[in-house]
Amino acid sequence: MSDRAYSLFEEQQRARGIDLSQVKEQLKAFQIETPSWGYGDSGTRFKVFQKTGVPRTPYEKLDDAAEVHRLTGLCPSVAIHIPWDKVDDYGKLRSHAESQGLKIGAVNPNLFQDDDYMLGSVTNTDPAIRRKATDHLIECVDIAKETGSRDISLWFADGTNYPGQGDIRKRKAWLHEALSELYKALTPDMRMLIEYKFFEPAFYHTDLADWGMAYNYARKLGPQAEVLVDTGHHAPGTNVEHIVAYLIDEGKLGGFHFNSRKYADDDLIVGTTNPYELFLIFYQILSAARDDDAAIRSTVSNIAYMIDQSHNIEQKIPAMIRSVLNAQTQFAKALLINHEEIAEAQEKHDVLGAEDAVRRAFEFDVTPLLHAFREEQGLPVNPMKAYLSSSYGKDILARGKGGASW
Ligand code: LRH
Ligand code: MN
Ligand code: MN
Repeated sequence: MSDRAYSLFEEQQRARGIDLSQVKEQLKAFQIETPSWGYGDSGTRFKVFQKTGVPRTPYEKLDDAAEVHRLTGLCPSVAIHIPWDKVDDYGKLRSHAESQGLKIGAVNPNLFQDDDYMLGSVTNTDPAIRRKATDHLIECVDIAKETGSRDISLWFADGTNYPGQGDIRKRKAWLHEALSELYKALTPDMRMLIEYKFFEPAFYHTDLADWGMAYNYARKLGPQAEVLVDTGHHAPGTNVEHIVAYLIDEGKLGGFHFNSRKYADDDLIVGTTNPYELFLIFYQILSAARDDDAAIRSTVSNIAYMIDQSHNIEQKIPAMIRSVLNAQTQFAKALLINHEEIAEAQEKHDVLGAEDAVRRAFEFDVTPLLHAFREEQGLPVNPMKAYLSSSYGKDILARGKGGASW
């Protein structure tokens, strides 16, 4: 990208009241956590296609994540899922991450792959199974202490397939009981993020089906409990950005799992099917970041942006690079929104003017900005191209087939 393209872009933005030096400062602060499970063979109920060169161990997953971070500068932390990333020594896993400029991020307990949990984990009628599930949640706090992680990220597959299969209200109470026990085990600087999903694997009722339920548990538990919005976990047509604005305003938005869904899965690359939705999510966040209320600003600055995708037909590393670049592109576009212009249009009851002010930012091509920004950061201008022309993808083929999987 030529300097001329950037200069023209800068001039164009200055004329509409956008200062690119401030935009670049905000781009510098934007970080996205990648999931360890996105590097292994995983995803889908139907067939997991085995790829050559996928990591064989949690250590190798971190190696791949470090490569994504080296090329994009965007991903300094990696979420882990237990027991998928079970190791004997979490201190060693942490050192391995740190030696490559990474941190271990959110710890995700897994309560959906043990046969005992077929009819529920923390909502099972059997107290011994509930105990086992709650113990696992608490084990994850101990792991987080060792890995230096702040967040315990919770998703429950609990639900039923048929009316009458379970006592919905009893299950609600058991879920609360387990969450309360976990809450008590947190250290003061830890958070628990409560994720919701209205479908799958249960198809009649899901115990934590939507943001309202997650919010209600978080509110009852206390300030260290917040809601996690997985963008793929909503019914088609849901206004996700409204949920985002609402939760920020209540001080309860803890983080995101980014991905895309067209129908009913949530592992597709973020920003591929609905980039405007992602842009509008960032619009709400950046609008809240300008609030006079320091508590709102603090909620915004603590949002954990994470990818949650398990690529099945794609090559894992390029898919992850594409994902974080897509998120960065939409974030950059949202940084071009002129909030004063929107406020003026709202004041004048100018419906189309307000919509135009939002949309116009989305319509800019931010390539000159992102290229200039990456150049200044000492990063490859085109991280995907840099990866494809590097030897990393070829070198890892030596790992062979049959790497880590779900
Ligand atoms: C469930 C989910 C949850 C799990 C992850 C693997 O669909 O989004 O976050 O932990 O996928
Ligand atoms: Mn998720
Ligand atoms: Mn999901």
